Amino acid sequence: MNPPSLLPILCYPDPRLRTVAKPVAAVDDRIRELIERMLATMYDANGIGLAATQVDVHERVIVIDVSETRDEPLVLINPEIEWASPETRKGEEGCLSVPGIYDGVERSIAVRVRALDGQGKERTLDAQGMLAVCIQHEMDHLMGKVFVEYLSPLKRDRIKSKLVKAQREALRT
Ligand code: GNR
Ligand code: NI
Repeated sequence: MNPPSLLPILCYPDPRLRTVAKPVAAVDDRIRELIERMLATMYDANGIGLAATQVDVHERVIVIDVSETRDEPLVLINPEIEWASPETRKGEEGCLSVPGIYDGVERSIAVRVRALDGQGKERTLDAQGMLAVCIQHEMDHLMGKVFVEYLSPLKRDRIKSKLVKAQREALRT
């Protein structure tokens, strides 16, 4: 394949980020091409994860790479949380769809996820640390949820105004 082309990332408060993704019916060439383009987009943006929702594709596809070396791509198709630890931790999060904003979100410290990989093979993954946080963050996107929705309405409204203004200025340039 030619080098995969990058996909534009939707920016909060774009209403399309609220769309609930549908399950992938078959891991075919169309989905494999989507995965390649999502990985290229994630690496280009220096993100540790990307959900299809963020590139305006409303199917249950996630790509992740939490490695230091940026060479351990992980693909989760139709992911389901089998188990989430009752123990939680508040950690600083950011989002490629909410540029420049970072704030604390409470998440389970460990999760067990069942998903199809890029070959359509079913796998179970036990995650903790940053990977567990990222999986929960990406699965929220597939449900139409952005991390700022966990913040107070006051903080969320301030973030919304700031990003709307920034996007308005960007349009004028
Ligand atoms: O790149 C990202 N970094 C990050 C940091 C802390 C918690 C979650 C994330 S995910 C984010 C990429 C992104 O927006 N994925 O949806
Ligand atoms: Ni995000």
